[in-house]
Amino acid sequence: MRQTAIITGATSGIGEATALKLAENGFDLIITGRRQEKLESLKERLEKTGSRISALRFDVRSEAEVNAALGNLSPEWNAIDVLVNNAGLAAGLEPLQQGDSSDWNRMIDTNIKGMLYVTRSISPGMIARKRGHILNIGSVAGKEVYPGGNVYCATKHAVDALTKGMRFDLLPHGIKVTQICPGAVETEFSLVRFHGDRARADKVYEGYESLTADDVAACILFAVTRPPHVNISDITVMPSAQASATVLHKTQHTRLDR
Ligand code: NDP
Ligand code: 8X3
Repeated sequence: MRQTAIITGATSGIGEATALKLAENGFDLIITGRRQEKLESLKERLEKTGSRISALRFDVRSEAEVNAALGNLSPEWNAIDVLVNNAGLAAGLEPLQQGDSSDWNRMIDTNIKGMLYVTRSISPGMIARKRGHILNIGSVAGKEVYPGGNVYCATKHAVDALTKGMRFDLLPHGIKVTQICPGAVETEFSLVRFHGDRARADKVYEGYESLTADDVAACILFAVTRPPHVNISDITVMPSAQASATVLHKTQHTRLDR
């Protein structure tokens, strides 16, 4: 039987690669994000695999938008088997005492509250059908804290705690919950973190081979294709050149030069 997955933040990076990977492996998909043009072009690409694709534009920070988009899915789309809570971002890398509260609010509202709103909307249907799998994209920043990581790390620690909380609450209903925690993945992540400063963003990935979004998508595919009695609780996936959030073996530097 074909399965349906919903992926938040499918317009770039890990979400986009996951959409491609799942479509190639026979999933029908609801892809979401804020950038309409990117959603439309991705929908066209994904439809070439033969999968059914629905594109929904909404901002996960708005509970009203989330509920309007997901609260009344048509019968052909409302039996969701897999939810990938991927939409997220870092904004800034300043010490806390120099931090910008608008950056803090964006991270907290997207990474924590957005994930909660989407999960609150989708999980009752999974419970009613007694099947489902929720995957939360955490981070090495949810396992460790690094200088300047303050609020971003706190949001990813929250993802770690909420993943464990969801697992308890959904356990009696047969819903699997998985956390995927990558190290450095070259996507739009650093460009967003550094507010569009391309030179600074590119530097994050210089001097070693970072993960690709496709490497993370492969972990997600592995987790969602295990048999019903197997739940992958947590995957931490790092570049081979990365030992911790801040220590990378670079050809020119030994510490992550953010
Ligand atoms: P990208 O910036 O490439 O992708 C982020 C995605 O999230 C985009 O599709 C964006 O879509 C979406 N998004 C951001 N804010 C919102 C919002 N308010 N509402 C809806 N969608 C939103 O980064 P990544 O692919 O790297 O990041 C994906 C996840 O992986 C994030 O949770 C990130 O924290 C995590 N991660 C990334 C790592 C890395 O090194 N890259 C490592 C560990 C974890 P749009 O702009 O169209 O709304
Ligand atoms: C993204 C990885 O190390 O920049 O979550 O926080 S890191």
